[in-house]
Amino acid sequence: MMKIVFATGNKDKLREVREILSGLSCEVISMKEAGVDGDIEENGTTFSENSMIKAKSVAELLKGKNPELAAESIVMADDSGLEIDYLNGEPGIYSARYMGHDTSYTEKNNNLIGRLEGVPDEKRSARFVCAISAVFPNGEAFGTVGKMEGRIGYEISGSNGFGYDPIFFLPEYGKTSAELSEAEKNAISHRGKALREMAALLKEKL
Ligand code: ITT
Repeated sequence: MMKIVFATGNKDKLREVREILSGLSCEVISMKEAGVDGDIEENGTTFSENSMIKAKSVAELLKGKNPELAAESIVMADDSGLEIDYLNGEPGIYSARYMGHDTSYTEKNNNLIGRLEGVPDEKRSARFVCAISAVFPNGEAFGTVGKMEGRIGYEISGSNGFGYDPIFFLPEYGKTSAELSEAEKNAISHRGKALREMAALLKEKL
């Protein structure tokens, strides 16, 4: 059975990924559990490029550290973020780095709400985007992308999820993605969509 080594240092992402991929009969191993660490420079210009950079870099590192595991693993990575139309797509691929890595999400979220002060509902449109890349032991690689549309709320609300979830309002639910249960979020999220499409591709390949 193939294993999946997931190239992320973000524990919240990993929790969602494990839940979404639980139907796939593949063990999901974190990068840390696989003994790989190190900062990967995400110097691409799109979510897809950056997720492929992460997956390929970690696949290379894994080959050096643990060739046996590398030979039986698909290395997968997620690059994701929030695009706000009124801010010309900001923070976009810089979502994790926005206002600095050490700034709390309460501050980041309040800052974004502040930048949209006085902006009416119809101009508050935004989306979460998630690009998933997978690299096989033979070097074959491919990617999927998922999106979730919504708008920026007027206040922080909810404590589920992570990151920008408390300001991401879903009009059809009347709540933010931080007020959805994990299962509800995964069923409609950018990450859920991209990973389910990836899982379908993997089923064809395995
Ligand atoms: P890795 O690169 O190690 O995977 P990271 O957190 O740095 O971890 P990204 O560069 O892909 O990952 O940045 C993603 C950021 O986008 C994340 O830190 C959040 O701020 C935001 N984000 C992505 N998906 C989200 C979600 O489902 N809910 C809330 N915020 C999300």
